[in-house]
Amino acid sequence: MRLDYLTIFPDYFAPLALSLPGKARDRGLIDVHVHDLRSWTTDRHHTVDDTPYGGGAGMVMKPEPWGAAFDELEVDGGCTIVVTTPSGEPFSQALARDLATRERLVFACGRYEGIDQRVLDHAAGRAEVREVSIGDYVLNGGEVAALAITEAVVRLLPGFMGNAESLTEESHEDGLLEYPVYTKPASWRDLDVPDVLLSGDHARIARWRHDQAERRTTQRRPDLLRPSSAAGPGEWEVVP
Ligand code: 6GU
Repeated sequence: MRLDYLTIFPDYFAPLALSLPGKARDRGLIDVHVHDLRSWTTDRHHTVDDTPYGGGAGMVMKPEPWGAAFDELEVDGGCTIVVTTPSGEPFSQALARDLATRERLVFACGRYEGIDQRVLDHAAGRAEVREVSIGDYVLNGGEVAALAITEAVVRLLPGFMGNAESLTEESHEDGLLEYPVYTKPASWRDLDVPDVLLSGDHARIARWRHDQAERRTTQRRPDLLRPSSAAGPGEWEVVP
């Protein structure tokens, strides 16, 4: 998979050389290109923003540098442009799986009040465009969001993880949050590992873990569940 990042802060992407994406790079699974949007400006001050038509606070990213960048990088029908913005569709494990099937992702990281709408309209005529948000809070720019999306996608690429089970057994893959986990020692600072986990009874352990996952999900993320039609009041089931 080829990954391009268009940003006015290329230094934000230094972590792509580290850890998981770093390993994927070393193994040749991803080909990373970070670009400074200012290199497609033509004025002395490398201006990327201007005041909004219609007035109002803040600045808007100018269209010309984006258009020139898409041209030079040959962004076409083989690409998915991911525009990171708080007004995008919510990022999810399902979207990560979808993006992991693409040949080339081009991340367009906005700053200020956003990017001139014509950049997105123009881009939609030459590539798939997905405006994506990583949650209901405001970041100063899309760079950190692009990193988060990258990590979620890259770890799903075939050949990335040694153990396929560790991909499917974790939070969000079965629609529930993960159950609590423990390791040695069995007793630590007067706190004991639940007996069931030391029992060797694998069916009981599986039931306990499933109950814990449901309990956690009900308490922390009831939005992931819906009231059960089969069971009585107070019973919930996973939204398919
Ligand atoms: Cl994708 N970008 C920005 N700037 N802020 C955000 C976001 C993205 N997702 C949540 N907040």
